[in-house]
Amino acid sequence: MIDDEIDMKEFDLKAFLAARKEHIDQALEEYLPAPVGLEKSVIEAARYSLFAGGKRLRPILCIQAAEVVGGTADMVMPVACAMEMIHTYSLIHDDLPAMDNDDFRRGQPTNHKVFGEAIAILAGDALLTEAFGLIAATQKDERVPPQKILQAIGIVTKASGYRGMIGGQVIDLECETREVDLATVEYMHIHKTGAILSACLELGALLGGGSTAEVAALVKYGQHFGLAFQITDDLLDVEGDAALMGKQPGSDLAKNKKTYPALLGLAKSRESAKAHVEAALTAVSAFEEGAEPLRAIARYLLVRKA
Ligand code: GRG
Repeated sequence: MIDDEIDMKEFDLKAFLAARKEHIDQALEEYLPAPVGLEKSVIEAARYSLFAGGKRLRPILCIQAAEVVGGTADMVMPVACAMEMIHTYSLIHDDLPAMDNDDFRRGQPTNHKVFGEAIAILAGDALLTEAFGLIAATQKDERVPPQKILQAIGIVTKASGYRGMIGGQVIDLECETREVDLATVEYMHIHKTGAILSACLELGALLGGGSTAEVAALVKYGQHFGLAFQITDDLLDVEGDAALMGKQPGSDLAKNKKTYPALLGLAKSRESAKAHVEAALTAVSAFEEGAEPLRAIARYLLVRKA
C-alpha cells in the first residue's frame, strides 16, 4: 500500500511523488489498450506521449484532494488518469506545427515528429475522447453516486473546453502578435493551465466525498497553485537548465509569448509565484496534517527545475 510508505512526520516529497507516479502509471497501463489491430498506430502514438516521463502532477493532485477529505486513491483513479490523458492530448496538440511547432518535449522528439501530423492529431483526439469514457466507467464504483459522475463530466468539460484550457490556448496564440497587459496574461494563465489543475482538485474533493466548504477550499488551492505553476513555468523558460527540462529555454521569448517575466521582470515574477504559493497554503490550512502532501507540492513549485 502506497499510503503505508508515507511517513508524515518526516515527509519525503521526492519518495512520495515517485510512489504516486508508479501507482498512476500502473493504472494508466491498465486503462490504455495494447497497440494491436489495424488502428494500432494511433494507440502507439497515444502511448508514446502518455508514457514519455510526465510528472503525473494532475492525477497526484486529484488523489490528494480525495484523500484529504476522507476518500481513497482508488475511488478517483479513473478520473485522475482521465485528467492525465487530457493533459497529454493538450501537449501533443500544443507541439504541432500549427500551434507551437516544437520538436522536443521531455527530452524526446514530439509526437508529430515520430508519428506524423495526422496521427499526432488523432492520438490527441483519441486521448480526449477516451478520457470521458474512463470518467463514465467510474459508475462501476458503488461508492461514487452517478449524480457526482455527471457533475464531474461537467467540471471536466468546462475546464478543458473553450471556457477553460482551449480558451486559454486561443488567447495565448492570438496574443503572440499583439501587446497585452498583465491582467490579460493572468486571465490566459488561469484558463490555459490553471483550469485543468484546479479541476483536478475539485474532482478529487467532490468524488472523494468532501463537503461544499472542503471542495471550495481545494478549488481555491488549485487556482493559486495553477497560477504559481504557470509563473514558475514562465521563469524556467528564462532561467531553466535545458538538460533538466528536456528542452531549450528561451522559446517563449523567441515566439513572442506573453509571460510574467516578459511583463513584470524576473524578481517581481518570483514574488508573485511566492504569493500564490502562500495563498494556496492558506486555502488548505484547515486540513491539518492530512494536507501535508498538498503543502509540500505547492512549496516545491518555488524550487522546481522541470
Ligand atoms: C492544444 C487544446 C490545447 C491546449 C494546449 C496546456 C496547454 C494548452 C499547452 C501546454 C503548453 C505549456 C508548456 C503550458 C505550460 C504549462 C504546462 C501545461 C506545462 C507542462 O505541464 P507539466 O510540467 O508536464 O506538468 P509533464 O511533462 O510533467 O506532464
